[in-house]
Amino acid sequence: MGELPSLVYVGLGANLGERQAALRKALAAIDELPSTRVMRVSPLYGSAPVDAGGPDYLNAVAELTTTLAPQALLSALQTIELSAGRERPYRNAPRTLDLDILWFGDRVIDTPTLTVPHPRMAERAFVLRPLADLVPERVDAAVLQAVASQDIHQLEGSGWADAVVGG
Ligand code: PH2
Ligand code: MG
Ligand code: MG
Repeated sequence: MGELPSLVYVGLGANLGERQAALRKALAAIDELPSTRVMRVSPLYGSAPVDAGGPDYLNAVAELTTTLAPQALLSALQTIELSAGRERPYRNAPRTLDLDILWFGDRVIDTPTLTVPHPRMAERAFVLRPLADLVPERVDAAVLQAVASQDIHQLEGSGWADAVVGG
């Protein structure tokens, strides 16, 4: 087990059910994981599905600190997805909750179950925009510009999750 906390960025998405409630509940559940705190949450975005069908998504990014190992965090996030009723009938199917590890400190991870940095994040405005809200210095302007045509809009400021993560 690692002892030093890592700074981790997690992408949150939902396009089925009570979407905003599911994202808030997920943030509260992450904040309750062992030795894990949600430090900051991005504004809330609405976005059209990318490489997928179904209703529009709600998306956001959370900044955490954790001493969990990457695989342990992944398992915990998958448990939270399941408790939100997540089903996986086919790839990129509409979902009640999706929690993706984007960055885990500066680690590069390539295992059958986990790839970090997230392999498709650079193609996705619904990841890059909220990530750039949190850490503008870490999101390349040209990469952001390349996804500028994607259909995404901010719905709420960064206070939308204050009640669950406690600031
Ligand atoms: N997630 C996907 C595929 N497409 N599109 C949007 N707008 N938001 C998502 O979270 C999303 C998606 C696969 O996880
Ligand atoms: Mg995803
Ligand atoms: Mg996922």
